[in-house]
This record gives sequence, C-alpha cells and structure tokens, in this order.
Amino acid sequence: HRGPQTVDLDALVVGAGFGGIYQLKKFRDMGLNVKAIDTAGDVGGTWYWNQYPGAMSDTEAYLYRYSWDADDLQSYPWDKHYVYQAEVLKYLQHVVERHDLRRDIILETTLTDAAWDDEASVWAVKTSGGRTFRVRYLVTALGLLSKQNFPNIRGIDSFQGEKYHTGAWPTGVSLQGKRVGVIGNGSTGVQVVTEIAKDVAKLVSFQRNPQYSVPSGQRAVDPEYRRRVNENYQEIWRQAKDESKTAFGFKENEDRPAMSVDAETRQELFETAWAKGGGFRFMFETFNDISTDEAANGQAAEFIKAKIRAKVKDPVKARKLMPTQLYARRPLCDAGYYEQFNRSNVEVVSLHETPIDEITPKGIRTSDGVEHELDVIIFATGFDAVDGNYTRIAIKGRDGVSLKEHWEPTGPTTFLGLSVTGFPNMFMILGPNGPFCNIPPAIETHVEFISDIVEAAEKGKQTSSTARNPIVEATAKSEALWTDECDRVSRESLFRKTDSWIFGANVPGKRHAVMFYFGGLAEYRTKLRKVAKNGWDGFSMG
Ligand code: NA7
Repeated sequence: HRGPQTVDLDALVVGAGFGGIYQLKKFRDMGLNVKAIDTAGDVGGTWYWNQYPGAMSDTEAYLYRYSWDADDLQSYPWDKHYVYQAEVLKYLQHVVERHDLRRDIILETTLTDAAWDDEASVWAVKTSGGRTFRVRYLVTALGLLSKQNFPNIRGIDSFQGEKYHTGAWPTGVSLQGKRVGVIGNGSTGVQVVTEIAKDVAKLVSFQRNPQYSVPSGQRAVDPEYRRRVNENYQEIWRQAKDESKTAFGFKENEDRPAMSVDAETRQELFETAWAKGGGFRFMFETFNDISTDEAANGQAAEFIKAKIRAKVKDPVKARKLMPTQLYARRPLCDAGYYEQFNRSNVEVVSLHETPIDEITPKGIRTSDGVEHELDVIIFATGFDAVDGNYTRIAIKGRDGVSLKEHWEPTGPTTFLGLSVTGFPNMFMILGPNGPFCNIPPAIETHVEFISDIVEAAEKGKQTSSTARNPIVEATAKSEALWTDECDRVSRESLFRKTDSWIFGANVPGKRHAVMFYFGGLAEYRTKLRKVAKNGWDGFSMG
C-alpha cells in the first residue's frame, strides 16, 4: 500500500474554506493528527475563488462569521451591514492566523482519488503532486457552490476578448471603460451588474429568466448598533441556530398567511420588509406561505414587479426585466440593481425574446441578427451545485463503489447531509440534503456533530480489546429514511416547481433531485441532538 510519499494521519480535511478551517481546528483540539488540503493558493474557499466585482454575502455581517470564538466576535471589526468578498477572505485568513492553523494546511493540493481500504480501515487519499494520505477519518468540505457551470453556447471558444466565470475570477482584472456582456442574473449576476455599471463603457445584461430582487439595506454600521450586537451575541446565535429556520437573524413568520389580511395591510407589511432590507427576510418574515402557496407567492411577486416598474424608467427595459416565473428561487437582494438600468450605457437583452445564436470573435449575436460587440464576457452562470463537487472526483467506498455510482440510481442521498452508507469514516460538511439556511451556522452544526461522533468512536477504541480502527457509518436504512424525510418536507415548496440549482435543475442533463432539508436549521439541530442522545442512532459504530 505504501509509496515513498505516503503520509499517515488520523484525519484529512479536504477544503480550507469556512467548513474546512473549523473542522481542522476542532480535530486538532481533540488531539488528532490532522491536515487540511486545498486546491487554491490560499485559504478561503468560496471567498478565495469568487473575487468578481461586487461579490458580497447577503447574510448580515454579524451572522456571517463563526460563533465559536467569543472574544473574536466582540472585537473583529466590520463596517457595513453586509460584507464584501475581500473582507470575508481577510476574516478567514485572520482566523487561520489567530488559531495558528496554517502549519497544518497544505495549499495547491487537490484530491484526485480517495479509496476506502477495508482491510486496514483507512482511507487512501491520493493528491496532485503525488502524495498519498492514509487516514482514519476523511472529511470533505468541498463547498456547495464551487464546480462552475459554463453554458454550452456555439462559438464560445472563438471569442477574442476576455472571458471570465465569476466563480474563478482572476486577480487584477480591470473593466474600466470596456464593453462588457454579463450572461446570467442570479445572485452573482445581480451583484456584478450593480457594481460595474458605473465603470464600464457599455454593459449588456443577457437574461433568460429575470428574477425578483429586493433591497439589501446595505449601510454603514454605527457604534451603537455594534454595541447592541456585542451585548446580545449569545442570544443572537441561540435564536439563529435553535429558534429559526433560515438563521438569517429574524424569526420566520409561522402563523400569518398572505391572504389572511386585507390588501392594504399586506401592502404595508411588504413595504416594511422592503424598507428593512434582505431577501430572506422579505420572503419568510412577512408571511408564512410565500414559498408554499401560489396565491401568496403571486402577491409578493406583484409587489416586487410594481417596484421594478417604478424604478426602471425605460418601459422597454422594464418589460425585459420583469420576472415571469414564480418568486421561488433563492431570494435575492441588492444595493441598487434595477437603478443601474437607468444609465444610458446599460442594456438588457431578453433571451426569451431574442436568444443567443452564437458567440462570435467580436461578441454575442442574438436571434434578431444584432451582434453585441464586447471586450469582455462575464459568465455569471452558476454552479453544478451541491453534489456536483462529489460526482466529479473519484471517491470510492466499500467494494470500490464510487459515490457517483452509489447515487446513480436514486440521485444524491445521505444521512443528515453528512454521511453515506458504504463510505465509512467519511463525513461531508454540507453534503446533499443538509439544511437550507445561512451557511456558517449550518457548517458549525455539521463540524460539531462530526467532531462529536468521531470523539465517541475514538473513546470506543480506547476501551475496545481489538486493535482495529473504529468505524462509523450511516446505515442504509437511516439514509433511506432521511432521503424520504427531505422529500416529504420539500414537497409543498414552490422552489421545487421552479428550475434552479436548489433542486439540481440548472445544469442541462443533470437529474432534478431534492438537495436540501427544508425543515429549517432549528428542527435539523433538534434531530441531530436526538441522534447523539440515542447512542448515535442511525449509524453503525464498530
Ligand atoms: P445561479 O443562481 O444558478 O444563476 C445562474 C444564472 O445564469 C441564471 O440567471 C441562469 O438563467 C443563467 N444561465 C445559466 N445558463 C445559462 C445559459 N446557457 N444561457 C443563459 N443564461 C444562463 O448562480 P449564481 O452564481 O448567481 O448564484 C448561485 C448561488 O451563489 C446563489 O444562489 C447564492 O446562494 C450564492 P436561468 O435563470 O437558469 O434562466
């Protein structure tokens, strides 16, 4: 089994973003011999790769960080209500330095192949550069959104200008004074357009399905606000993790259907949420049924459409920006997106009216024969999300069966979004069918559960009479039950009826599937506690 470059460890963490950094810290604190690897040239994960202009977290800054370092929470500065990419990256670098984690992080190193060795009860993980790690525990923190989705458009390679995917944005790109086309208008496209419109000579936004975006409420943080957050931090995290579904810092409405109030009251409630800012807040704090009832959804949609009509002065542009689908994708928010279309240098092309025929050496030609001449094309076309990161790499469990093969007949299945039967001692941070919510608290929930179950297994080893490595593995039954549960809980959601990455419906040829647990973070955490309390119910521990 051993080559000259073989390294034995207790655990390997793959990925050094929000998830991997914390897992490394936890395992190290438990006394395990652990390393983390990452393909990137630095730590940061999503916030390393997505350096496109305008990249921002749309979770408010006070909840877009770790909760486990109480002193750091009190003292680490943030000056706006939402943090931009550079600040998140700096924060993660800061955490890595503060806890002296860098010495155990190996950068520019990619997992190429991982195989379970049943005889030795270890994972053999091959990496780029020829090193093999033999580890008792493998934790994958690959990110939900990292495998880029490039559209298959005729002539794409013939373009002679600059071409970038937002998810692999190189440093040092200047768009100043250039003619720029942006394909895609999800969270990313909306942020790019809002940020660059003022700097470029011409901006053409190519939109297949216009989306609904509400104001983010971005503004400076005043010292009084920060003082209040600091004073209440413990309670803030408790509420987010154990009392809310989305962990976005508010309580989701549970008892007010949109049609239960009169039109005037409804309007007022929407206006209030609009003024406060935040996409999740607008969708989930106002009423309890916007994401589940078509009539309620229609009311929210009409409210936003009226705002678009009022903001966008040119009626033709307004028409092209008007959403036609349900308001049932990841809710967006922005700091002045629709306003950009009032600039004379900003155009919108409706791909429903005039689809792209081809990309030419000079730009993009649409079906009306117009060749939009461009210096730069930006692909804000999203990701092969959630399971895409797993099926692209060779992870082979028992009997050499790969994850891809395991998921082939059914779509991605897991127990609790973190463990798969046939893949012992491997844990996923944010694997398929994890909770749909603000990411850092979801990550902490996973990391803490994984660390606890590994600790339990290690304790078992100390008291065991055999020398064999402990084994933790989801049972086939628990995986099937969890998959059913995720299916059941999402059945009512209008998100399921609307094509987007959240149900695997954004990549041509990809199977639509349930990818998240929609029951909310609080409920999810209750379930995890129950599993732990009942002797790791649903796992076989050997
Ligand atoms: P999204 O939300 O998946 O958005 C991708 C956008 O790209 C969306 O507007 C798509 O249009 C568009 N797209 C994709 N393929 C094509 C082709 N072939 N032609 C034209 N337009 C296309 O990705 P984001 O990066 O914005 O956001 C991902 C998540 O990151 C986000 O939800 C946050 O959680 C953070 P469509 O709507 O499918 O018609």
